[in-house]
Amino acid sequence: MRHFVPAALALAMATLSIPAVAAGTADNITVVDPYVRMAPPGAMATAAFMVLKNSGGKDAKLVKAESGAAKVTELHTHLNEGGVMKMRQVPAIDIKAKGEAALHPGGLHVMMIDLKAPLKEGDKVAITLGFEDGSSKQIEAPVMKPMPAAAPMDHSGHKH
Ligand SMILES: [Cu+2]
Repeated sequence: MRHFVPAALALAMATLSIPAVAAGTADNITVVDPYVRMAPPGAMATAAFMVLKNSGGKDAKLVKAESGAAKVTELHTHLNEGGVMKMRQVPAIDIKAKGEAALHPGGLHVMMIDLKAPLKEGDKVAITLGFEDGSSKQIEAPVMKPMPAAAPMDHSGHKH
C-alpha cells in the first residue's frame, strides 16, 4: 500500500533529514515473478509461487497469505517422505536480511484451497501477503499453466 505524503511535508522531511515513519516489513519486500499454477479441471486447490526479496537489514517473516479467490489460503512446504512429496503447512516463511525466499513447485508455496471459481490462464489473482509486524503487501499473480519441468505434486495429503 502506498502512503501519500504531502509535497511540502516531504520536502521538509528531506531538508531536515528527519527519518521517515518507521518502515514496516512490507516496505522492504519485493515480490518477483508471482504466478498461480493453473489447476487441472475440477481441482479445488492450487498454489501460488514467487520470489520474496528482502532489502531490509532485518530478517523478515511471511506469516500469512489471503486471497479472495480461495476460501482458505495457507503457507505450505514440501517434505520428501520415503520418496513421496508431501505437503505441510508452515507457520511462517523466513526471508533473510538482504536475502530472498523462493517459493517454487516442489518447495515452499502459498496453498489456495477451495477455489471459489475455476481459474483460467491469464486471470489475475490478488493475494495479500502478511508479515510478522502486521504490515502487508498486495500482489497480483497471473494464472499460468504448469511448467513442463515442474515436479508432480501429491495433493493426497489434503483432507478437504
Ligand atoms: Cu500445499
